[in-house]
Amino acid sequence: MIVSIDVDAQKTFSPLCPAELPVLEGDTIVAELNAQALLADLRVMTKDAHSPYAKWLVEKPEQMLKPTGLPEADVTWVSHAIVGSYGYELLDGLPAAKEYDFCVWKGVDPEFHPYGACFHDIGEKLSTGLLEWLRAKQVKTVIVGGLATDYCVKTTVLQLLKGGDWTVIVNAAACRGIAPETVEHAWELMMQAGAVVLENAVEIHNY
Ligand code: VGL
Repeated sequence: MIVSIDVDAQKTFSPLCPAELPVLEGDTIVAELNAQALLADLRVMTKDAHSPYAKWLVEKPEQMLKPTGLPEADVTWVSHAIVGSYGYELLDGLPAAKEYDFCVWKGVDPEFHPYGACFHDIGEKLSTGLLEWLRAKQVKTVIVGGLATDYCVKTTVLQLLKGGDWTVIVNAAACRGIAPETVEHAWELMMQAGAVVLENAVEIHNY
């Protein structure tokens, strides 16, 4: 069984939401996500689904504490992916939520801002059910794409590699990241951990 996962392919992480967390070209990944899904039996959607009352929220980007070097629990982020907002929506051209085989709404606890799609908490104790679902489906290969390479894609890929003995393929053409330095480091970490990073869906098809 092959599963394709769209990680946080939401408007909030694209130039459509300049006041949130606009990832450069974040809205250009839709065709590649759809192409990788054609190679899979099942398709999963993950979405950041934050509360407007989250403790880690700040009003303006200038007030954000930069992630580098801080314990994950201390990081603050500008408001993004608030449930029901425009930025919360999936990018245009992706299926409606009901057409996915499994959905993960993440970042739902107002106390924390975790990144990966497999756990609700930073300590990785509270499962979102994704790993159990993949095991129940006897998945052999997971193909991952989405936003952002250096945060939620990276953490999701590392959690998937730790959480099962399936192959984890990352579709580089279906990913965009926040900052070049952290993106480069993220690719290194994912490859060191055993991820197969391929250029696009055509390469994945030929793999
Ligand atoms: C993300 C930063 C903050 C992501 C979410 O989805 O990669 N990045 N929140």
